[in-house]
Parts: sequence; C-alpha cells; structure tokens
Amino acid sequence: MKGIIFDLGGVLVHTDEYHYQAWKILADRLNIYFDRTINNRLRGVSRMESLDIILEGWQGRTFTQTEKEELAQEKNACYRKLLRQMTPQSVEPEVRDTLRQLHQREYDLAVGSSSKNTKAILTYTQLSGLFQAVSDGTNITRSKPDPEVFLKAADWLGLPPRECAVVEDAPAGIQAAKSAGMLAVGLGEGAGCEQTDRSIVQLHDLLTLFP
Ligand code: B16
Ligand code: MG
Repeated sequence: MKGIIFDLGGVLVHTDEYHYQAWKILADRLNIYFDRTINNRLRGVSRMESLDIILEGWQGRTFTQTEKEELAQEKNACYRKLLRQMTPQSVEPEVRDTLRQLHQREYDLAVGSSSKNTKAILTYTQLSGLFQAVSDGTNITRSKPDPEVFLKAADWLGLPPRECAVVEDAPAGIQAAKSAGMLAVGLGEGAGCEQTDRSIVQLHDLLTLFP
C-alpha cells in the first residue's frame, strides 16, 4: 500500500454526533420519530439521501423537490452552527499522532468523505496540512456506496486503486472501497461488515497494519 484514504465523519472526527443533533431538531419540528439507530443508517450517505431516510417516518403529504431542498438546507444551517464549536482539540491526540506517523512513514494520505462540509471541518480542526488530497461531497455526483469519492482521491494522489487502503466506519463506505478495488479497513460499525478486509479498534492500530 502506498496511499491511505480516510473517511472523515466517524473516523477522524465525531461529526456523526453533530449530524444526529441537527437531524433530530428537524425531525422533532416535523414530529417525525428519529433515534440513534436510524442515525446509524445515515453514516456515509449524502445529505439528500439522509433526508429521504428521515422522511420514511413522515405521515403527511409528499414533499416537492424544492421543499425537500429547503428541509436539507435547514438541517445544514443547524449543522454548520454546531460545527463552529470545532477546534484542533476536537481531534483526539491519537488520531493526529497516527496521521503524523503515517506521513513520516511516507504514505500518501487523503480524505474521502461524502460531506460537502469537509473543507470547513478540516480548517476548524487544522487537519488540512496532513493530507495530499481531499475528495469530498463537492466533487462527486454519486455518494457512497458508489466508489467515485475514493477513485477521485486515488487519482489525485497519483496512485492506482490497488495501492490504496480506505479507512471507514460506515457499511456504505466499506462497500465503496471494495467497489473501488481498494483494501477496506473497518473501524466501529465498519469493522463488522462482511466485505471488510481488516478490522481495527482504534486508529493507532493502523501503525501495525502499515509499518
Ligand atoms: P453533509 P463521511 C458523511 O460524512 C456523513 O457520514 C453522513 O452522515 C452525511 O450525510 C454526509 O457526510 C453528507 O454530509 O451534509 O455535510 O454534506 O462519513 O463520508 O465523512
Ligand atoms: Mg463516516
């Protein structure tokens, strides 16, 4: 392996909690049942697909596309407010240390995230400088489990997919990594997927996998 592509939310930072809080506010306003189990289904999937999952609990008339876009914008405005709390301290020392050591070992590092807010998160947390490429929700037309986001990251690193590993917490992301022809390293929920090639408990375990 020459390149390692990291998912962002749920792997490098805990933005999954902020997504939960922002969707919860919208769901409560619409009187839709929403809990952390449903929130787990949103991992790695795009904002509009996440909204469709939440609206499965909606009993009223069908929303128009414009109304759905307004609802997604409402959630995103709330999410962006929550993101403003993020600082370099929002990244666990173990995460930053692992990235630094892999960088010193001369692996090429990239981000592969479905989020359109990726660049803001990397700026707030001062993580940007550690990555040679950032592929995110702003440069793809199809979200995970489609491999597009990871193939673009590998392309920007100048590496063939077979020389890249992906670190993911979401089943959709593990599926995307395998469709891309990459090694799938699973963390959290991603560790238990059938397609996962290597499971890790914490990010530091990458230092054993990638000497
Ligand atoms: P945004 P990741 C994903 O980030 C999240 O896991 C997913 O829950 C979210 O819906 C998606 O980003 C889109 O996020 O609304 O910020 O564009 O895990 O791929 O880093
Ligand atoms: Mg994730």
